Amino acid sequence: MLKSNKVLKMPDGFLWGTATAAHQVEGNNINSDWWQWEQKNVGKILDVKEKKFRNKKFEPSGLACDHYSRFEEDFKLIEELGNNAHRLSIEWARIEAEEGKLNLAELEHYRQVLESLKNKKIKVMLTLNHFTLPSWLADKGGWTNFKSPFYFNRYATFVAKNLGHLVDFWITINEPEIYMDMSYMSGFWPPQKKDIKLAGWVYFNMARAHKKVYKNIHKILDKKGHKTQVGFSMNVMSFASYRKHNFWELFFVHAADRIVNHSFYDLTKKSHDFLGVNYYFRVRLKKNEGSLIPAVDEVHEDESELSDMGWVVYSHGIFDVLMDFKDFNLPIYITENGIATEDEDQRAKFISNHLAEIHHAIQAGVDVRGYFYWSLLDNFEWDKSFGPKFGLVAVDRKKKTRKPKESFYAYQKICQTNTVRPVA
Ligand code: IFM
Repeated sequence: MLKSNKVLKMPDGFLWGTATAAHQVEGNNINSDWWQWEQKNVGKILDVKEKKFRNKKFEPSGLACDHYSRFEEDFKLIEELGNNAHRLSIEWARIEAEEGKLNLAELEHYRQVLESLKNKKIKVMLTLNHFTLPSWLADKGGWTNFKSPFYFNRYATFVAKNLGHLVDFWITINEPEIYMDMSYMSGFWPPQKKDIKLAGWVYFNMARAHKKVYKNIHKILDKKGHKTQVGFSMNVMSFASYRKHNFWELFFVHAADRIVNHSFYDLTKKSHDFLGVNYYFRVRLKKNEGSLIPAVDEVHEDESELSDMGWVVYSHGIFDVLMDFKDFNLPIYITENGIATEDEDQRAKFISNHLAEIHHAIQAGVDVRGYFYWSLLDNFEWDKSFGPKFGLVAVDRKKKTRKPKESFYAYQKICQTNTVRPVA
């Protein structure tokens, strides 16, 4: 654990950014599976995992942050932050609202979005699939459909051919394991299934889709001499045992690391140019008497620092996962790291201390090349609606006006000076 509070310099050329996802910020994503699901749940009390957001009436995404119309304003904020990169997603349900009909007007919209970033000399990391699907595909079974990699590739090809020159890094799929769990195992997200077999198909098809699109994007863009890099983002957790010397718990930790953090890489070998790491928290596993499946140690506020999501704040965990991924010998980008909190000191401290651990990992030889804070704006957090506040910038729910928070300026100082100072 880092104790010193000396100023740490990040490598020259380090990428500084924030991350967003289309459905969470753009608004009016009416042709997506999420939109359809939300309409059925307006005003209902949903069964959500995170305690603090239970018993709240569900508010649909609606206009979200209206980023679709206000992207210029938001990109000015990014410039003001001193960022040289931005991660965003393109919405499949807009590009292909109807099966097989690729929408030129929406393509033009995204061209303007990406050009705006390029004109500001901001590198673009573009996600092709961030949880949402076009409704027509959801009706065909979504990622459980054996042909889903073909559909995904058709859309990705269209995007790569038309917008590829504006993209520096591609994230094919965001957090496949979280999607599989939330939508097909624990059943919180649409289509709310709890079916291990379907979950397996989803994971398998997503891996097939990634491999196909990885090859295809390179085929399209390498030919044009455009240097591009393709990867995906995993939500990587730092697993620890509840008791340091318990054999079973140590075994579970190893198994969880292999299954949760590594399995998608294993399924997609030789098809990543970099690793996209989303890191949020640590999980401690303990033996569950009478069952082979380990239990997750429930942590309470009085024992450990938690975010509003109930996630354990554990900055050293990012060092652990980075050291774990060092063996891939690939560049690593922290494609998401952030905290849901209404306490600005807590957010600023979270950022500084996670970055200090990233610095520590770089010193230890891990090739980390960039950091994207999740998220630029307070946005639509899926089944928790607008409850959790991950943003550096507050968004007025009615007027959609933006107001940078204190942590915005703390992060700005880090990005502008390329240095970070851990906070005790
Ligand atoms: O908001 C999400 C994002 O869509 C994916 N990664 C985790 C974030 C916080 O829960």
